[in-house]
Amino acid sequence: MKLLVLAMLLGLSLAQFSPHMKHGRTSLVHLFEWRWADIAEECERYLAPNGYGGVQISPPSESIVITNPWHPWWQRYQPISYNLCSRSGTENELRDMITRCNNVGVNIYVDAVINHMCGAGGGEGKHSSCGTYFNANTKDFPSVPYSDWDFNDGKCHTSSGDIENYHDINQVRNCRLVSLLDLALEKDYVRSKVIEYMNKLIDMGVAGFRVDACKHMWPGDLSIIYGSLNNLNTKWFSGGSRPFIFQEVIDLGGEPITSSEYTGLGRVTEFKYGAKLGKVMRRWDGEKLCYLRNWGEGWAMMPSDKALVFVDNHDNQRGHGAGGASIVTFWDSRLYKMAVGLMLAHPYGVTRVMSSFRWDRYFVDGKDKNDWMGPPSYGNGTTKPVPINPDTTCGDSWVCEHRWRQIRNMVIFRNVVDGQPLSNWWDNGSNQIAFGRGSRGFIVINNDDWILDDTLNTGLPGGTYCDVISGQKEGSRCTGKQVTVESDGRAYFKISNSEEDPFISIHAESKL
Ligand code: QV4
Ligand code: CA
Repeated sequence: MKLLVLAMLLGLSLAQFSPHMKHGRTSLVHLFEWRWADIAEECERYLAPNGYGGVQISPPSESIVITNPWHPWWQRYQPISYNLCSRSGTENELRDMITRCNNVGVNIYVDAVINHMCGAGGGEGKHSSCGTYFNANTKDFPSVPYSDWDFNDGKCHTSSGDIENYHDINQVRNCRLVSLLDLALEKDYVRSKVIEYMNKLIDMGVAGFRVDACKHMWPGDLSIIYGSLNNLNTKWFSGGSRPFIFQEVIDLGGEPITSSEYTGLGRVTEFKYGAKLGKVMRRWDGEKLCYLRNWGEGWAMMPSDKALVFVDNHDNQRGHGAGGASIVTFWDSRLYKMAVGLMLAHPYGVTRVMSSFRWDRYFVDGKDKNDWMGPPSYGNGTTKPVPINPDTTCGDSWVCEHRWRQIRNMVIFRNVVDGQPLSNWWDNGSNQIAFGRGSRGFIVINNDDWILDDTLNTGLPGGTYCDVISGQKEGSRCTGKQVTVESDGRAYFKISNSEEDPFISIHAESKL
């Protein structure tokens, strides 16, 4: 009996699938490489008022500082210790941000890099973001502290010490990912350091974690780590709330390690989503929007209540990670707005919006030589603040996709239709589709090379609605197109393929 209760408690404590968002909010935004001070401001001035539920932040842990190339974004995926000073700011700034975001109901999710420390080539006496000493040659990280025997090398049997074959599970988990010093997470001691780091952040008020490189860690070790995490801080979350966990596992099929090994522990990033949606939007391989009728599980994706979805992420928007050229990003802004709009309208998964910085792309043989470039920075490598222009866009190469009207309004759409099933699907057998969410919202998309001109059943109560793509409802007027829904729920839509944004979206709160 005691055992049973224990098992039930354990089972409960492992149920870390809810993002614990406030006020009916449903989406998070990855403010990639933003400074803590800017995120705090953004929570108060933009994210809370526009219905964003949370922010994924860049790794807050102390990292290596690389000067060749000059301060690449990926240096932050090479931890030196769990001190909380990084390119985004100090521990005090981090704490201030978490507090201020929580106070306006915007959650913070931390990108936790726990599979490894810096690269084996990291050397001795190199720089780190808090200035602490380390020696990658001797695997000495005194400010954790970790030393030689806290790493996996003894268990890796490849000649390079790196992962050479993704079909060998032991290699993938015990060898070095691109030469990054691989932590021995089966050791109590190593796990205790990781747990201490994550619990410190939980006590500061974060709502959960994006766990980096989970494919490279044993699910059993992760299960123990997650099970040892504190409940969320009751200053902002109800008692007994478990931290939200979403694990980075790239599973496009074809490898022995699958996302299903991790979906029992927490949510998992569904990389098939962006890879396949990219192909559909680009109409590659004969794909068409009408095939999205059974989008989600019907496309061999994981169960919706286990999935964290996104159109692009910080890796595959620049050719790292998975998905290749099919991935749609802000560089293809017209397609991107449609893809993100579709994602936010569709009920599958917990949705993450990407917010990027621009860099000087420089393609040689199809590969971007500048894929390493860090965020907008001063000459000495310090990240610049995010300036806000009078028209509400961001300056200085910060793209701020999350502030694009079409994307922001679809984040609100998702909140308005939350809990409603997909309904009233329509398609023309090609690239024109429409669907609703119960009686709360409806979206129509034209990705064909000809006009869409149809009367469709929206499922919405009769009335005049304001399209939130071409404009939005402001007070009692509409700055965009108007859609008249008849008392039988039918409405006439006309979308030219040459429009700036060939899609229309209306919802209960855009009714005039
Ligand atoms: C290089 C060579 C090695 C060589 C070494 C010598 O590749 O073969 O042995 O130099 O020192 C950077 C460099 C990489 C370099 C490595 C170690 O790009 O060339 O090795 O550092 O110095 C990001 C970047 C990586 C970067 C890493 C660490 O994408 O390029 O590596 O940060 O700075 C798989 C995984 C998946 C992973 C994805 C990218 O299954 O987990 O690849 N995604 C996550 C993050 C990602 C991050 C990491 C994991 C690592 O989303 O941003 O990698 O934390 O699919
Ligand atoms: Ca590992």
